[in-house]
Amino acid sequence: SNILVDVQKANDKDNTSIALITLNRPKALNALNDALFGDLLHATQLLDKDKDVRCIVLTGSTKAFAAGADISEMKDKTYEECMAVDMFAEWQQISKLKTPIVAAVAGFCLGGGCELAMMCDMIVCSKSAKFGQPEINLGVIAGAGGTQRLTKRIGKAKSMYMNLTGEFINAEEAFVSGLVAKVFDNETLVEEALKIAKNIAAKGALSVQAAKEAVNAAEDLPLQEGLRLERRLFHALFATDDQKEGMAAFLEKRPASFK
Ligand code: CO8
Repeated sequence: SNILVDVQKANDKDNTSIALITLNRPKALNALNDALFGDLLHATQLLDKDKDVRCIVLTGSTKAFAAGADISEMKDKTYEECMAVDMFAEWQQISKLKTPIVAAVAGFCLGGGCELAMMCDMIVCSKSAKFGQPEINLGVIAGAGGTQRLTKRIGKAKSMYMNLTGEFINAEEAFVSGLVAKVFDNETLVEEALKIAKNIAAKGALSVQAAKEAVNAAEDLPLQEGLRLERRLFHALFATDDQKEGMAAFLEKRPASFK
């Protein structure tokens, strides 16, 4: 199987759960081919429909999160073939889910692998992580966000360096550049990512979805439009039981119990 899916209970109190998806093409360093990406999209879309699943963690192996799109599958494609199917357009669907996805990156996170990580809502990594857009070495360029999302996140100088030279950045550089939220030890990466997922799972589902939507919109929208969207989502949350519970719990000095 190209991916492994493990749904776990988020806590002992209710039915909420979190899902761990592991990319599983170890012999090709998790190179992303059509079959793997199809399985990944299918699995995430199913999990997204399950109201109990509150967060997804996506990881690879200790050697590679993913070493890019599968070069052997692409190498003979013609321009017409790429255009006819709008190659890689469908893979962007992963960024359209309601459920937050945390990418937990160890080892190589290159090309389409780095782009896949950036399609997730948050990236955490281990000290072994190496991020890069080495497509330039193959006579092409990044095709799913490596020139766009990366530039918005780490700025033009570093993005241009990575896209023109194909050089990798390590975990520390990725952290100081703002590409990743946290750096963990190699041994504890997945465990720590699952802790983050459980933490998110304990919040109100609707406020988590709203926060995800609003933060992601910041990459697309001009400031005033983004602020307006944020305000409207904020207002809408006053229609939820979770807002009443969250604020009452604070004032009663007890932990909130969200539905
Ligand atoms: N595609 C296909 N096979 C791959 C890929 C890949 N991207 N990366 C590694 N492999 C295979 C190797 O061919 C090798 O197979 P085999 O054992 O059969 O020879 C196996 O994985 C192990 O790899 P190496 O022997 O090369 O392992 P090393 O530890 O020596 O090197 C590297 C690791 C540095 C990661 C090296 O494998 C490498 O440079 N890989 C290619 C990285 C790359 O160029 N990635 C960009 C690909 S293009 C792309 O991603 C376009 C993005 C389009 C959008 C995608 C949307 C999400």
